[in-house]
Amino acid sequence: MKSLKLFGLASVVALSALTGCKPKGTETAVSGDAAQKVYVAPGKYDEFYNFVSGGFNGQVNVYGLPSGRLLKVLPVFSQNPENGYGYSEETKPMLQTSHGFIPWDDQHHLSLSQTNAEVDGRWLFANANNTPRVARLDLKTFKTVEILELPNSAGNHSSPFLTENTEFVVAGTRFAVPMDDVSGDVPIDTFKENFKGVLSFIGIDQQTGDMDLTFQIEAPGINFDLSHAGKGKSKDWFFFSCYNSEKANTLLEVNASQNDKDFIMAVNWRKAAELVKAGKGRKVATNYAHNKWDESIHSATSTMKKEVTVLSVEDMKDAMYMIPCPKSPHGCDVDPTGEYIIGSGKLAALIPVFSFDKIQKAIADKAFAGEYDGVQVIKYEAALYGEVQKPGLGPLHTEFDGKGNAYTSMFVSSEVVKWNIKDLKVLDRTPTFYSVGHLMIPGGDSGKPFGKYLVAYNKITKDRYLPTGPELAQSAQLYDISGDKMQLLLDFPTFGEPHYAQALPGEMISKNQVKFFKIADNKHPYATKGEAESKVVREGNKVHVYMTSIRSHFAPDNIEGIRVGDEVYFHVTNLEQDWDVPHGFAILGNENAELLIMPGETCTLKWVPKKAGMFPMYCTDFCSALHQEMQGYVRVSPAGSNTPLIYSLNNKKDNAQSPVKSGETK
Ligand code: RUQ
Ligand code: CUA
Repeated sequence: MKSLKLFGLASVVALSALTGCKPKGTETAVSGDAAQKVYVAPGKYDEFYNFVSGGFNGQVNVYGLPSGRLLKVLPVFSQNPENGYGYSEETKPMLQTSHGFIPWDDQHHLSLSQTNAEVDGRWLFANANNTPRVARLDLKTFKTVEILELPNSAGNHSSPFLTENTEFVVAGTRFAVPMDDVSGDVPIDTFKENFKGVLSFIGIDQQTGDMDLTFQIEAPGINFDLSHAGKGKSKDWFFFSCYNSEKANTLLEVNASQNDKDFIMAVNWRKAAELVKAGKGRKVATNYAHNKWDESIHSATSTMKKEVTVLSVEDMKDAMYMIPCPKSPHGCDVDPTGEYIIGSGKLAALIPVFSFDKIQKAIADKAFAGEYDGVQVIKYEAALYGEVQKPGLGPLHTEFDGKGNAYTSMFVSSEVVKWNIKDLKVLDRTPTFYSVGHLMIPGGDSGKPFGKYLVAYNKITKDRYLPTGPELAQSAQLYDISGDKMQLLLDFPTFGEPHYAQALPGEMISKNQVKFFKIADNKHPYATKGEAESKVVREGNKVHVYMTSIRSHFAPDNIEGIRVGDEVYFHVTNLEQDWDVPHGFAILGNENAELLIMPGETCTLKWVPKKAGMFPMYCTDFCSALHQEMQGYVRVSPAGSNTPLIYSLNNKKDNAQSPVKSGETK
């Protein structure tokens, strides 16, 4: 499979891939009606929610389309100062892993849950790339409600992609690594013997959405890049792009670009699941975190799991095949019918389109070209439907409009190319500004795309916006794809570096939004359901403040008798029962940020005062006309002092409900 000539070409392409090229004619020919097409009048809703990965910022960002307005940053894999995610005691367990607390990760890909290959608006899944994890967000609250760590993996890039009824969310490891039950303390040049490429299959509870690592497949030590499930007739299969079939462990830029073709791996996940049910696979000892948010107690718990069932290449003999794919494939996309599988070789000058029917026939006919580490390799021609010729340079990702067209991003030549899936003819091309990565059409990787718009997520903006120091904004560009020709409508800067995105019609989920949490349902162990119940309780050097917030005061708002060396827990319950009335909480000198407490919720801030003195606290969210009056004091005395522990609201004499009270228990 070696080709010196192609390798030479590859390095030229690779070089320009480093810099990216600027398309000719950078002035945007935005035609007259573009402004009208993206104008969403004040007070009107956007047509689509667009969930966009935050890349190295670790979060998920929500934009409205077609306006491009940023609606919200949803914290997932990074602490978030806006609402205390990862800082409050309740949310800290969400970021626990087998490596300890991880405050910041890298988030690339998103998948909306599906029913019968159609987007259903229940959940959004997100990957953490660095410390391998998959998160589930609930689209009723827009909260991260579950995070599952993935063992035997490193660089969770080929993730999270899901089957057409959300039976499984699937993740493939980018880095081949030694398995967790053998020592990883081995020479790096033993790569070929010791390193494995593991695929994870996370079962999804159809009622609750709960994730469970049902099994893994120990595949050859190759790098898995991206994947997509089949749909319709191919719904039992998963397709993974793989690179570094050379198994290089250094200077991959050169050494993993030697082979003319790498692979797309086809895995029959249904058969694999049946094998596991029938008792196949070995139990591998490991350690991984499963973190779950429980809305009844407004808190997360983190549990460590110790074992996973792993299928071998041998177990998967009749259920896993390699298909040669030119030049380090990146994107691996399946068209809405489930028949066509598109592999995008980053360094290829064409786009191969594989046929599911032909793959099935090749397997039946044993049209194999040999084996790769025990996995049968299907002959390229036997699996190939055809090739899109001269699409552009650096094809990465493909989306579909549901009308028989595919749209592929070209990183090197900075353009989007529209082509017909049946005759593989290029129909249109349009520049992006610049170096486009992923594309997104609402529902564009499902069996039923909503079409209408395409968004290109670009890596480089150069001259597009007012400059902002050494780091410039990344950007998204919105195109109208309803006609024959793509029409650029809008540029909008994005938060963090966008990779993949998903979108669905606003009305699918806007009606089901939770507006506040019922205080009566609050089962948080430190909830305070009325001001009369507010109190301060000392237990040794731990002090629990049972505090309430309502427009526009805290109860209690005067506390004395805290000592240096105490651990103080402010458990603040927001008593409001109305939409969009959070209260904030901050206290002078706190190293652990602030809180933002939703109506009906209880949130806890841990505070360890370091010196004696007076410490003001206040509400950080402008909640009412008297928001600025929502404040109080905490007096801290030296360690060992005997200042009595007292707390009050409005002093004892004026308020029979909340007199000055003593909270001393020891
Ligand atoms: S993948 S463009 Cu192509 Cu993670 Cu980002
Ligand atoms: Cu509560 Cu401002």
